[in-house]
Amino acid sequence: MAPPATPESTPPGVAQTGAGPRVEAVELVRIAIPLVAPFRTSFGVQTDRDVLLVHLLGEAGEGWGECVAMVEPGYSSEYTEAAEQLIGLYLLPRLLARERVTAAELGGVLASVRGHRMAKAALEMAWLDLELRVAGRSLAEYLGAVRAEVDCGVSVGITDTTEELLETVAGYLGEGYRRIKLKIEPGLDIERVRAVRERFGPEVLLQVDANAAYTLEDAEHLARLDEFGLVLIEQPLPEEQLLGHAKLARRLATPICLDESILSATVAAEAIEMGACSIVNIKPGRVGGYLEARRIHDVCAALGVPVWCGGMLETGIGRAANLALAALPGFTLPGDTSASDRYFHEDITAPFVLEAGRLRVPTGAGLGVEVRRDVIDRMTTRRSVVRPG
Ligand code: NPQ
Ligand code: MG
Repeated sequence: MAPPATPESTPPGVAQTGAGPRVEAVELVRIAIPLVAPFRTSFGVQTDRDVLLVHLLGEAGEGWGECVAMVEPGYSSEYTEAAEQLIGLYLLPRLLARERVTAAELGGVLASVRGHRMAKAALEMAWLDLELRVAGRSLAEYLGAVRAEVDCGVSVGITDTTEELLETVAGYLGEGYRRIKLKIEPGLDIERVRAVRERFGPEVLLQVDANAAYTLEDAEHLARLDEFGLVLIEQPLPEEQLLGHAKLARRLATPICLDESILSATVAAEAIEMGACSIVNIKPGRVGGYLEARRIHDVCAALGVPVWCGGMLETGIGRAANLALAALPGFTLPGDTSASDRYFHEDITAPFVLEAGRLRVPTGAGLGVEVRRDVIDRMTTRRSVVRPG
């Protein structure tokens, strides 16, 4: 039996309930999955997905979690190697010092570690999967899902030519995607959007994502997007610039949606109150997990702000969880919850397949997916096991 938690390992405000799964080992698995095509954004090009998986082995079952951090700190300051190191050095020691921790308690236990939300979210996902599998409940039901399937959009990377972009968008529309998001950067923006609008017409739900590539000096330039009737412009300015986004919002007709800036429900509430955004992209990994993601959903719903579920090129594990979240009532815009084949020829779960522009929300216990261990083993680049004590 594990020793009782010492006062040092018990942060204030976190009660030991004696509930939650008992975790006997934690396997950290790094896999490399080739992308079907290079994905270019304003911060770089990716050709492979380097994913950290968390595999919990409990007395009553197993649980899987996926870390959304990228191999390099280009989207945010987090990156895969750091997440893996942090989990081993600082997160698992705090969690495994207790005999049992529930997923709901995990945030409190890890609160003494600042930031590193993607690393924490990966553990929370694994804990939720294990706990809900044991309880025989689906993540969707646990979170409060109201839909059995969700409308799907697709994120289109920056292409070398406009012709290539038009072909790519035509392909996705042909597959049935209900919303198109174009990645943009300075100089590859206005004319690209104009070309897509002219070719596919005013009915297509169209939006753009800058991944923080602009400055407030670009306000006049970005206002040229107003004529195209975009659903939104996502994260035009750097993560820290909430006031900048509020100033920009007053100069654009296109609604501003924040992604990178929204690190918590508190930031979401403050950003909305100051007028920095009128739509929120919710990515559980970016905000520390599905429970904080649900709090953001609740805050936005209370303020009448639409939300949608972002994507981080998740494998079937993270994709399943995203679909559960996207089934909540406030998710009124199609998300980046694309089919598995948008990114991968081969996935580590059964692939999610688009049906009339929608994906089905998993109903099985936990995340509701069966992990293909043989595929993971083939893709594994590194593996370690951590045990309590
Ligand atoms: C976004 N995602 O909304 C992100 C950014 C992004 C679907 O556009 C490897 C891993 C490459 C994660 C490229 C989409 C990535 C990545 C882009 C995330 O801003
Ligand atoms: Mg984004």
